[in-house]
Amino acid sequence: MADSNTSNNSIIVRRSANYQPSIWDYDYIQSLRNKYVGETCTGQSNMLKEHVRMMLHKVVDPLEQLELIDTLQRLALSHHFEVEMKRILEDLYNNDQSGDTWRKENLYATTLKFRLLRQHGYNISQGVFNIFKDERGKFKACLCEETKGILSLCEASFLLTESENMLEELRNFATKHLQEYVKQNKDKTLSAMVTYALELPLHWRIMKFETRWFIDIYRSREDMNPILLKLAEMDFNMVQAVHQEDLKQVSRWWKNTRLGENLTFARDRLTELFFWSVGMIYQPQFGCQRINLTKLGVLIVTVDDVYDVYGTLDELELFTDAIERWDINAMDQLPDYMKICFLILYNFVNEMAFDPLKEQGFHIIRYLKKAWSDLCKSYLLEAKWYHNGYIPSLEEYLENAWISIATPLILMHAYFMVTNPITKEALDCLEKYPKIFYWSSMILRLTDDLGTSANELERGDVPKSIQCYMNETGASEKDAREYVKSLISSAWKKVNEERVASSPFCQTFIEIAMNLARMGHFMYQYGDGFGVADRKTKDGILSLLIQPIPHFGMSSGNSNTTPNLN
Ligand code: 0FV
Ligand code: MN
Ligand code: MN
Ligand code: MN
Ligand code: MN
Repeated sequence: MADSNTSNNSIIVRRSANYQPSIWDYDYIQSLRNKYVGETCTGQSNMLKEHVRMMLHKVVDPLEQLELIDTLQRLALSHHFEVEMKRILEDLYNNDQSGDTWRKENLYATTLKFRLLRQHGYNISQGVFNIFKDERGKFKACLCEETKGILSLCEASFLLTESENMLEELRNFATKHLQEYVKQNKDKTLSAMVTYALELPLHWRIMKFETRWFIDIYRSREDMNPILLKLAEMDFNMVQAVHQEDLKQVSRWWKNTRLGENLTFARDRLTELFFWSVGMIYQPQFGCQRINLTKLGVLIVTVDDVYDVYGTLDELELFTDAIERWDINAMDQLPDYMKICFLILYNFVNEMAFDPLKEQGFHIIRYLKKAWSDLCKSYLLEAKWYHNGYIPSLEEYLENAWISIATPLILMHAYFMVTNPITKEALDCLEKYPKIFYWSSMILRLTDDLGTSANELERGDVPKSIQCYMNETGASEKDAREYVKSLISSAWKKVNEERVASSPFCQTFIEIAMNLARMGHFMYQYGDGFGVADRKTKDGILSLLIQPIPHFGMSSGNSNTTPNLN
């Protein structure tokens, strides 16, 4: 279905993507109320936190230390205990050389230690797995008796970098074993964990999105600690209350822009974009950042739909030019529907630049507008390809597509949102789009292509990675998809290298860059979870942002009772 209008006495036929309206009603979002706020909650949670802090100080057995850290991370509690966790990991890392006998031959302990240390940026070699090989270099058969260890091995292997072939072999070995294990279905909880790991490794998942699932698993575990469980449940609900207020705020902004009413062809996905921003940075103190990332997302998605669906080539040239010149006067030539986009975008970016200038004397507009201009130019090139029926080679496509997926632009903005003080060194690095931008962007692009290209081609769009590869090599769609998946795996190895390479960026920022890549896996694993956001994405939004964990498992069903902590 295309709608048309007239300009210069000629009929313009415009395409439509037939995006469905938002499933999240404005009044519904505004009506959200959450009781997990206030002093009683905070007091109780602080008390529980102190107990956990004591646990972290008391635990001495290395395996127990590691398990506690892993559990805290998966319960989304680690941000409360960073100092304590770091101290433990530091000790474990430093004691590695001297008489580290506790984990000898223990696959689970070795792999857990490997994964956690690498996750936290320690340089631990894949050589620690040599002890599991026999004289002929094969993995020892006895390993197969320990599924928990193999599961942990599988997860650990995803922290590999490019040349680490042993880890790749170990991953294949572990995967085969786990696939067999699931078929047998011996232990229900373990089978659930294995199935889950085979679907997507932990390292490729947004931890916060998995918390609720993990809390349910943890609740039924024999070694469950009631204090941890109680704190995890409370904290989940309290953080959700913060997210709800952020969402309500940015949703009022969205309504006020009237973009939804004026640009009806564009995706109205405010709540999904907010969810996306939570995926990038969930910790409660980053509310402003989430709100700004959501606004940025709205701008990106709207402008993308202008280039992909609605705009004529002439209009797109004008818009690209206006952005490149960063000139408010250029607005005069734009059609009305573009004026509103331009002005919101222009104001948003200029406003973002105000605090850094005021507080630190850094003039950052040139970085932001350069990123916007690069994005629009990449959009324009795709639009031209489409209009000319041109099919690029995969290489030529990707050279442009890692920009057109908007990751470099998002990260450029995100850097300024989370960094104070800004450094000259980082600015120099940003200007050239550092490698971590490139690789995380590549993952988002390729996962997006896997999930969205079928619909895109149907409505009329430039061929995406899968089609470019098919056209170039004559491969089947199935093989092309496998190939794209292999590119994603390779890109992750590069991300793993870059995330620990020396750089002027803080950990919070690196984490955002990785989470953006992980978002790609989440959103597009089963199709276009963003454009068609009524299934897995809706469930994700409901469980993360809307519905609190209904009752606390610990005391006898009464959530207002103070738990017996001893
Ligand atoms: C991609 O849409 C899309 F909407 C993304 C990646 C969401 C934006 C994410 C943030 C702003 C955080 P689409 O598949 O239409 O993109 P392409 O580039 O394929 O047109
Ligand atoms: Mn302490
Ligand atoms: Mn698009
Ligand atoms: Mn596009
Ligand atoms: Mn797409």
